Amino acid sequence: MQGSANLNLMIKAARKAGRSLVKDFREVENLQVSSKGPGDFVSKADREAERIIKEELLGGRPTYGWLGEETGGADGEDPTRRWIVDPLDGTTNFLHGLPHWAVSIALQHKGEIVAGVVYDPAKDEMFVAEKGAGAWLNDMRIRVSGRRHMIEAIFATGVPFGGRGTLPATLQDLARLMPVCAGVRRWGSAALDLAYVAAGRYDGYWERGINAWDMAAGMLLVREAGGFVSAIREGDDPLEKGAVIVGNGELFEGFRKIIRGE
Ligand code: LIP
Repeated sequence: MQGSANLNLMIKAARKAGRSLVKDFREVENLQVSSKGPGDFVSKADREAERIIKEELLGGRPTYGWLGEETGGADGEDPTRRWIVDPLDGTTNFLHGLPHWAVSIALQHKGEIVAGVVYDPAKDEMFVAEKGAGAWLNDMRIRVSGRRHMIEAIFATGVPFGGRGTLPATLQDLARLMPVCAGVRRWGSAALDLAYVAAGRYDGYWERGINAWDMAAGMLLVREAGGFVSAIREGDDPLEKGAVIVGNGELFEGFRKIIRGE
């Protein structure tokens, strides 16, 4: 794919942060057996990855704004553009030595996501998309699945943990959806869940209570791969409300009706 200069900068930043995270991930696998556990070490790895990404992106585009999971938001001189970054999406997987986590970087222009990168360093899978230019995985064009029957479809979600308030709603969703589909997966990285829908691996995904940095890049991947994206509640902006549903064009309406309880 012939990406723009911005997309190339995002890919470079994601790879650089990915290298640092992979190095730390090997260490985390050793720390599982220690009594203190790898918690502090992982927080440091996460912050270091965001530092690397910020240095690359703001070094290359000093006037853009910033929203990062670790360092929060900052307006730039250019009020129309900002980076939205999750340096480590799937932190709990990382912490437990599970190789399913990603770097997520999006560029927003006038409120719209125009470029997105989701990079899975453990599998060296680089998912990228630019508005109007399609979605790609390691230089291969990707498309959402063509599956048409709910009973054959696999969906992904995130199940809230540690007593988070959206748990009852998600359990109700599961009770309605699971009897009519081929399965639901909960792999612990929203960015990768979205990238997998874009690549046709999952047929749809929904989640409540997530942040803009978890979903911004992945939402563009799904759109550019020919999929549908909306908020769970009619009329909401998913990025603002933190509740998103996506799917292939064949199944999206039916799937959304089930999740909305209609
Ligand atoms: C996590 C997600 C996960 C979701 C959690 C959380 P983090 O992001 O990607 O799938 O269920 O609510 O937001 O904290 O690892 O960047």
